[in-house]
Amino acid sequence: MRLNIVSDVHGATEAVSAAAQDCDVFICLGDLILFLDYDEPEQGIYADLFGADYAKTYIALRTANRFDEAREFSASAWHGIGVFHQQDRWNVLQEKVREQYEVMFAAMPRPALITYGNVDVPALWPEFVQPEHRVLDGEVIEMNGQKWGFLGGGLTSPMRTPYELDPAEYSEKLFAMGPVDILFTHIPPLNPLLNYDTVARRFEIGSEAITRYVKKYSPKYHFFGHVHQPQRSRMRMGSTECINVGHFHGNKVPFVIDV
Ligand SMILES: [Mn+2]
Repeated sequence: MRLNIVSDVHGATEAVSAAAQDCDVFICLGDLILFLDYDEPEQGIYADLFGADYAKTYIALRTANRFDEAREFSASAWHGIGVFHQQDRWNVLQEKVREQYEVMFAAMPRPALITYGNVDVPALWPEFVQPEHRVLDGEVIEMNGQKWGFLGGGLTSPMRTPYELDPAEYSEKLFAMGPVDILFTHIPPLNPLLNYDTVARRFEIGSEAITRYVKKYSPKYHFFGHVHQPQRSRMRMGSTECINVGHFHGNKVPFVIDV
């Protein structure tokens, strides 16, 4: 059974519409929204709202791990466009996210199995998912005589992305799935080589619970995304092949594998 798997689509709608070629099952591991584009700062919601120069400065602050300054900078950017209250900001952002989701879900291959990334707003998905889009989060399905488990979202972080779970809650949802043959998540296991982003030059979030889960249940495969330019994109843990399927926004091609 041939799988085409993508993750971290971040607005690459045209490419994603062609990403299901020749596969039996198409899978998307989340991060559909393009909030900031580190390669093309004029793209994305932030630049849409405040302009490319603001986006460049904001990216520079975050890249330097100066998150408090980045937040202050954003607050002044919001003031600059006359939006002062947290709730009003969120309303403006949600409308921008809706605009992106509308185009994204229209382009998303059908059928597809999809889970959430940390840069997603699950509450808005019901407005946009198509009938053949199966959204899975903390759920196990039977496929090809195997058990496939899906868990979406990220973990609480200083980046404050929209879908972050408390590590204890994440762990609970993960272990509640029980043993599976293939595990699909947005984030990687906790492992320095899998978590380090060589371009951003920082450790992205990895899950200690996933590492424990993999050791306990030894799924044949664990597929994930989240780290855009990892030090290592795959690694064997025990008998489990852990694979970062790649940064679709950057590569524009799906990860292809026969399982
Ligand atoms: Mn991402």
